[in-house]
This record gives sequence, structure tokens and C-alpha cells, in this order.
Amino acid sequence: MADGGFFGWISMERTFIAIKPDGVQRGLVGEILQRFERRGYKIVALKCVQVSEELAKSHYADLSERPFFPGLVAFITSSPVVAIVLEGKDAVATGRTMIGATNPLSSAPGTIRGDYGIDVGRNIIHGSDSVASAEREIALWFAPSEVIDWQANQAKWIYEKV
Ligand code: D4T
Repeated sequence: MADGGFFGWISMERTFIAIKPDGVQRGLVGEILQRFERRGYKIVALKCVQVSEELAKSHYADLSERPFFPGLVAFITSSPVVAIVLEGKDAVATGRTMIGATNPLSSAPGTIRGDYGIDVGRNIIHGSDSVASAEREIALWFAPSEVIDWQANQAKWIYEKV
């Protein structure tokens, strides 16, 4: 990675973020991207995707036995998703913190779900829940050539050491 990997015990990471059909339909893409950009996270991949049933089922494979799975697959394939890879220090856990709890009604105000959502089946955005999930999801959604290594000129104004 651009900066050599580790700052003490906190690592530079990549996380997979998807703005779900409800977030795209409600015109929240710019608003959501702005939060991550302003925080200091770097966009290294971004695209609009009409999700196939195959991709939806692979992405949510861990949930295939859950009663809400058919509805979840129908929802995620119903309208375009904006798929994003963000890079930065502690991107996976901090991304989840910024997104909020799975059920928007339990999400704190100031989080994305806490500010924009109500129902769990319309919770606007997905973020990887671990570094291992992020690696799996990035590989599932993006070809290697779609994920760009680039240096942000402002990095030294975000991080003490670059
Ligand atoms: P994602 O994976 O979308 O970031 O959500 P979470 O990581 O926060 O939560 P999850 O994997 O448990 O759920 C995935 C997805 O399923 C929807 N869902 C979830 C639902 O429609 N009904 C439910 O009861 C639950 C638990 C919402 C998110």
C-alpha cells in the first residue's frame, strides 16, 4: 500500500462499501461519499452495478439460511447499487462505525443509517465487517484492474506519518 502498511497496531486497510438500491434511489450517493471523503478515506474503486442474482447470493452467502434471504436478494437486485472500495487507516472498523447498526432504528444519530434509515430491510449501505470479509468482497465485486493504487496529495494533512 502507498504508505507502507502499519501505523503502530492500526493498519492501513481497504474496505468494501455498497450503497444499496434504496440509497441510490433516494439520491444519497453524493451525501454518503462526502462523509467518507471528508473523514479522510480515499476512494480506490467506484462503479454503478446492476447486481445479478448470482452476485447477490455470493455476497450474502453466509445469510442463505435466514428467513429474510429471498427478500434481501430480491431487494439488492431490484435497482442499481454503487460499489466502492475505500482505503485508509482502520477503514473496516471505522467504516462500520460510520455506517451504524444493522437496524437503522438502533443506529446512533450521526451514523449513515441513523441519519437516513428506518427499516432493517432498507438500511441504505453495506460495509465489510472484517478485513477477511473485505478481501473476499473486493475480489467478488471488482476485477483487480478496477482497484487503483494512487497517492493522495493530502495524505500528510490527514496522517501524522505517511
Ligand atoms: P450488511 O451486510 O448489509 O452491511 O448488513 P450488516 O452486516 O449490518 O448486517 P447482516 O449481515 O446481519 O445483514 C445483511 C443485510 O440483511 C438485511 N436484513 C438483516 C434484513 O433484511 N432483515 C433482517 O432481519 C436482518 C438481520 C439487512 C442487511
